[in-house]
Amino acid sequence: MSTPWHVLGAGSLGTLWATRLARAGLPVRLILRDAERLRSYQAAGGLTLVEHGAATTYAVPAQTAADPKRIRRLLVACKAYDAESAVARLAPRLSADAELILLQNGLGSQDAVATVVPQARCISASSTEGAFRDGDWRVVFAGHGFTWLGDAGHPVAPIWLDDLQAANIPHEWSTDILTRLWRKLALNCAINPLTVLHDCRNGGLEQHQCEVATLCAELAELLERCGQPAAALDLQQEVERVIHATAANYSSMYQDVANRRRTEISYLLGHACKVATRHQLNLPHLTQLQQRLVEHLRSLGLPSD
Ligand code: NAD
Ligand code: KPL
Repeated sequence: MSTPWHVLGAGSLGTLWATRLARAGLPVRLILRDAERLRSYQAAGGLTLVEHGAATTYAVPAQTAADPKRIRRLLVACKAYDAESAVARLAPRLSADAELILLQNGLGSQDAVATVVPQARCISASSTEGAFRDGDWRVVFAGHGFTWLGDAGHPVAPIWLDDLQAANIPHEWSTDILTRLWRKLALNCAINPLTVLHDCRNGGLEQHQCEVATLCAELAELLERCGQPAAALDLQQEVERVIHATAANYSSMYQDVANRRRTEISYLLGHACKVATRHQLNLPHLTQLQQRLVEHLRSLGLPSD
């Protein structure tokens, strides 16, 4: 049997990956938070993927972190703020040649994970696919997209990309994954916080072009300073293009706040501000944006980290 895919986190992206891998006949094991979630999952009978309006249930076997079997391939599909502790719990189960695929948005969590499992190969991913949960153990495939995978320390592509091919998961091996992650982070920093503060869809930012342009200039300065000039290239034009192309959508941060969920601020704007401080770079508008967002989250009684 080929190496099983252990999928940590049965949320939106975890389910999207687990169901497509299982549909292709590949061995998949879900890792759930605790025995109670495992019982709930077993009662539901599997993971349901809703695609083009049609729902299909896949009886993917599940376990908790307490299962004793070794893990060689782990897809980490939790939020950035949960990744380090979730992986630390599984560290004793990882084989000497273990590989982790990190689906987290933003930056910071990938390094935190790599530190707790120094023996494992950590592959980062940046995805434009979109999925959301419309019930327990049910996920809607909302936006077809693409996933770039890469390992900043080791440019050779892993053989299991064939599994992604078989599962029809659109992907590409990237030798500049850090540039992709920084570019996405910059886009998210220029768009997401403003949609929360102005209480608008992405398209609403067309009324705030000056504010967006000022942030893009500071973000480009930051990218240049941290050795990512390619991620800074035409940033403002790209941000304006995304705002226009996704005008009717609510940003992921807007949706988190609207649903009273913790945001990934520390791995997006928080990370950008932290790196700017490390480089002694003064970015007043970005700093002020972070302060405004933190205050706003606190005023709503939501976590601000
Ligand atoms: P989600 O909240 O839907 O799913 C995360 C899951 O991880 C939850 O079910 C949670 O219970 C589980 N989890 C957390 N800690 C765990 C633990 N210790 N053990 C087992 N399970 C645990 O999140 P998501 O939307 O799938 O996002 C995951 C990451 O992917 C985020 O960083 C997000 O920004 C990124 N992303 C999401 C999308 C999307 O469309 N949903 C698109 C691109 C990137
Ligand atoms: O990725 C996004 C998000 O909402 O998180 C976009 C659509 C690019 C807005 O930043």
